[in-house]
Amino acid sequence: MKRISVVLLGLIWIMLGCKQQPVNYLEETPEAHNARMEWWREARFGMFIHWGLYSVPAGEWKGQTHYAEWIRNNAHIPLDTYNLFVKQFNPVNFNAERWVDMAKDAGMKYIVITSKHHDGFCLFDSKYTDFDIASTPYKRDVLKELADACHKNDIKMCWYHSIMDWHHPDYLPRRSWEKDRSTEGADFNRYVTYLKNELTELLTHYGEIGVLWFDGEWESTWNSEYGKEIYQHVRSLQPKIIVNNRVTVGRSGMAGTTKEKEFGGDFGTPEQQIPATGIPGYDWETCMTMNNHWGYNKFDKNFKSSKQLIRMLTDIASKGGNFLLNIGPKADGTFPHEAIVRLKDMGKWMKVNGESIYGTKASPFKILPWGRCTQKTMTGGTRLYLHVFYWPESNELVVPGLGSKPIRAYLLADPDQQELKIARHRDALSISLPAQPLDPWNTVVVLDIEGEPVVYDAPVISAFAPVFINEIKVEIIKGESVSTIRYTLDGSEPSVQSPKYEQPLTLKDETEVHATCFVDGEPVSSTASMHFRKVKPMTGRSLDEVKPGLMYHWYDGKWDSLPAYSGLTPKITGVSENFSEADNSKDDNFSIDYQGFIQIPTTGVYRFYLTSDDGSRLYLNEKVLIDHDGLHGATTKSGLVALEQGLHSLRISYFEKSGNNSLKLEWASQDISKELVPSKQFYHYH
Ligand code: FHN
Repeated sequence: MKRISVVLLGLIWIMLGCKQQPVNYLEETPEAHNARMEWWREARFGMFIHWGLYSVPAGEWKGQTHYAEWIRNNAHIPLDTYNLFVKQFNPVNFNAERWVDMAKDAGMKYIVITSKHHDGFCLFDSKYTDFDIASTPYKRDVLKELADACHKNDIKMCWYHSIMDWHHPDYLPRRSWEKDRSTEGADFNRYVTYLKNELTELLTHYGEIGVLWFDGEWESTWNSEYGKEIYQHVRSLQPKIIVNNRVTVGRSGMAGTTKEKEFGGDFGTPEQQIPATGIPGYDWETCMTMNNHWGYNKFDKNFKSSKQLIRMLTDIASKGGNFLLNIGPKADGTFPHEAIVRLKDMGKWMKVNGESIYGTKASPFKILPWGRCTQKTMTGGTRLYLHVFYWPESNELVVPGLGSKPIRAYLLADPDQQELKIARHRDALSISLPAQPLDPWNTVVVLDIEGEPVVYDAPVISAFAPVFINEIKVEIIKGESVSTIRYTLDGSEPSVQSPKYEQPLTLKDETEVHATCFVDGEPVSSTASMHFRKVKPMTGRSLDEVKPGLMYHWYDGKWDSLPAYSGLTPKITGVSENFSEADNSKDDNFSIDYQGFIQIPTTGVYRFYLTSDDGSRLYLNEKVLIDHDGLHGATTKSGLVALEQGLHSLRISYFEKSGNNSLKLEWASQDISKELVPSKQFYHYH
């Protein structure tokens, strides 16, 4: 009896065990995460491919030639008309092996291709829609051919898949201009099911997939719940797959990062930009076009040079990121010639210097005047790859603030690895180089050092401005607590005898401040310097009979830069307290000229910040302080000026051509933190 019950219990346990909870892929140990990310961090360099129906019009529609993959939306092409491209998409010259060879020869380790872009067209044969490659004259599943070629050539196959879908009847919202496409019966949850079904096809019919690169997550219908659901779905099908942060919401626009603590997939996606500094502890990949379009535009010949692309790849790797470089193939299945040439050039450099990119970590230096640095941990030490963009005239490569003990240095491209002489001068190592670089775009010098890199950045000399009227407070800041800052006020190089910096300095005369970090009496950083100049303030006036607000004249007209007002007649004249006429106007093609006075509360140095879309100019006491003219988005320019307490004449000229418009004036001083200039400061002659 006992035996039977034990067996019975065992059977029940096994049955229950079979119903084990699904894996929660949102929870992962750091070890497991690092193991999953390892190939991607090693790869550093991938190919992005934007290819689909939009390659047929190749950027042109009804005489306009600036389109690409967004053509259906931006040219307001009705669905039935756009669908006609299905019968025209016939990439007879498509050759998957050729594409993969070009990527591999360029040194790329993975390919991310648009399995579906926002237009909803599936570049693969899907049983859930006829809006796919199988409905074209070509019929063949190009993604299957590409995946097979990738697997054969040890290149990771990855999918770009758009959440936003301008074709599927259940996707919402519709395009704002698509008044004829009813939303009647549209069911977004049914669309999510369709999306999941497509992803199941893409993750079960094409072998191992390295990355799912989502996009189009920004519309109101998507949210983090859907994002997590899709992430779980994708990982459940291929647990090792890597997913970008655009699977969910919360991305910081084109900067591409997702706030810490928020679910953001496995890596951030800066687009068309390289973060100014690395993002320690955060995986990120810059995606970038070679010209100005993702999808093929036959008119766009504005390709970045091979030199630019190699330096971008180096810059990104030196900040700890990956580079996903885009190709927009033609409708016939071939790459644009300009792209082929650049891939070849990059491959030539990568064949010689690839080890200075693959599997490297971010630079230990904040800035290097001659180039960039990447690094790898080696047995017993660290290998620094010094990427020299600008060959020093002295033929001495100065590596500032490096306290580590050097082992050897040589040119990576030198097959004999002939050792280069290394000397130490104060904080810096100096490496003697040959007269000419081996590569004009980026010559890599290998510097092996003992242990982890010991780097001391130069201290930062901080003050409100490099000019003052009576006196100015100067702080000297450093990023570590080991060293001591010593400084001089006569422009000489600080020595161990120079005074220690222990509290802010107050300067009352023109002064050249130099500051260096010291450890055990020795300089360990390069020297920071800043020159402070004493200036006389512009005379303020006290005027009677002034009234609050600025006088303004409004002009109608179409300009690409600020007009000369003398020959113009204003359409409106009025008094303004806050430039709202510029901010709130619904018009395009206008200019406003504000004139009057600004009340300066205290004599001092002021920094003004002028933000405008489009152009603007700030005059103070009839002199141009900020010239921010031209066609541009809402960007800011600043200017510094010493002003006496009292009234100063002020003029802001502004124009808007089309699109968004804005005008904003802010100020700051040693006593005022940056703020909008309060409207009570503005006056005009009545
Ligand atoms: O709208 C897309 C665009 O077409 C392109 O795919 C880029 C590439 O990352 N992503 C979106 C724009 O941010």
